[in-house]
Amino acid sequence: MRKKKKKSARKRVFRRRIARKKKEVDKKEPKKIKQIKVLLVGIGGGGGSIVSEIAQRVKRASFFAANTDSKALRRISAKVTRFHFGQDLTHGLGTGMNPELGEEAARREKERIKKILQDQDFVILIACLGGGLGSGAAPIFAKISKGLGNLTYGIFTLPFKFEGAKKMDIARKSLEKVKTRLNAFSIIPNERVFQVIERTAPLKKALSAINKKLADSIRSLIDIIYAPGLINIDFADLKTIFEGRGRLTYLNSIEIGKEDKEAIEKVINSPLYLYGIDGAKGVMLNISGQKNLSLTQVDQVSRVISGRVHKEAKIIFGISGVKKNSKIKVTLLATGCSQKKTFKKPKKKPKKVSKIKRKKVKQKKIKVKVSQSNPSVSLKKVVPIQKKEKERIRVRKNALEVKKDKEREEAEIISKEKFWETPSFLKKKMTQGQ
Ligand SMILES: Nc1nc2c(ncn2[C@@H]2O[C@H](COP(=O)(O)OP(=O)(O)OP(=O)(O)O)[C@@H](O)[C@H]2O)c(=O)[nH]1
Ligand SMILES: [Mg+2]
Repeated sequence: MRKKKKKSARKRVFRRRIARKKKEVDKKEPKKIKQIKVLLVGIGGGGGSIVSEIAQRVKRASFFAANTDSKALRRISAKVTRFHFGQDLTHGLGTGMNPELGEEAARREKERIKKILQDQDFVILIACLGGGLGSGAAPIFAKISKGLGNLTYGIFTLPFKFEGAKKMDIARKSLEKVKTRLNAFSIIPNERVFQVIERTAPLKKALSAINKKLADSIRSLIDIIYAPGLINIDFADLKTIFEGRGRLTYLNSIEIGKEDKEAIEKVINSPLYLYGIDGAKGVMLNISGQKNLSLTQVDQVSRVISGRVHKEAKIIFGISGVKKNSKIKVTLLATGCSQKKTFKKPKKKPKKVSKIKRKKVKQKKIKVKVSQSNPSVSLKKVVPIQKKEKERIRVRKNALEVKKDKEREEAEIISKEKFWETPSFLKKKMTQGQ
């Protein structure tokens, strides 16, 4: 008995010693690995609100909100560092939908912006395009960040349809400028929120729904970079996926139930995007919280994804955050997606001819008829003009109208015949008398 007790005591001591050593190694290990610095910058009113939303739930990244509007900055979460600029141009206000002013304000602050963006690894720029500050300043922030060698990803929303064509035009122009200055970019049209909420919902609720969804996806992406996993995805993988310039990117993260068979479909088909992962050249898929993920399940998922993306796409797969009772989360990042459906271009409506226009055209015809009083205008010349006008306008007539028109034309011809038959010396007198 004594021998047995001694043996188990010795075993306990031995086990404790190993555990202590393991802890020491674990403590030393992180120091060797480069600590990745992630920075999120919200530019303009909407961009600031989204970054504010993310900052509530993410700890390991740094957050900035950049704006000329001091009132808007006051509403930003205390976890976000405020960057107020452009006082000499806007005097503490917004730009009033003037992207040139937004751009100029950012240009004048290049040095301060550089200080914010330097010594970072991964920079995420977020702006709601359509206003002046976000649309004008985002391309300047992007250029500086890329110039500093940061991996730079831009996330942009497009205005609602009801906000009008001017805002959409500002947004499109800004997007054209900014995308080549980024490694990758995502576009979320605000209008898409009506795929998930009622059209009658208040605007505040609609904006909040988009901001929350975006915040969820970005949070998951940041978690993947930091959280060690069973199959680990690290910053080097992210770099591989983001490598390049102006890559259209799809980022979506969803929570699923254990038996959810449509999970992969849900993560691939986010209602917020106008495009999907089709043709993507880089894919990162991470599943967190699923302890008992079988190889068959992994295989099924990767088959579905491989079928949609580019033949030679790099696909990186990770499993992380395997904790008891944690929810299962699937995060999908795809870069270099096909650009076909980036914007839904408004369909050109066939031109309708208004009643007033029709009247005008009729008047034109009459003018021509009047000019026939001039004998130099022949009937041959008049008829083609009438035909052309008819073809262009395509006025619909009923049978009665057509009959009346014919009768009128015949009467005209008869009257002209009379005119032609008149001897030339009388013609002169007639035209003089008119
Ligand atoms: N998704 C989302 N979109 C927003 C939000 N706030 C504004 N927007 C959209 O973004 C567009 C631009 O608005 P802001 O971001 O306030 O504009 P800004 O960049 O500050 O520009 P100025 O105020 O004109 O200087 C709006 O037309 C909205 O469509 C938001 O919180 N979430
Ligand atoms: Mg503003």
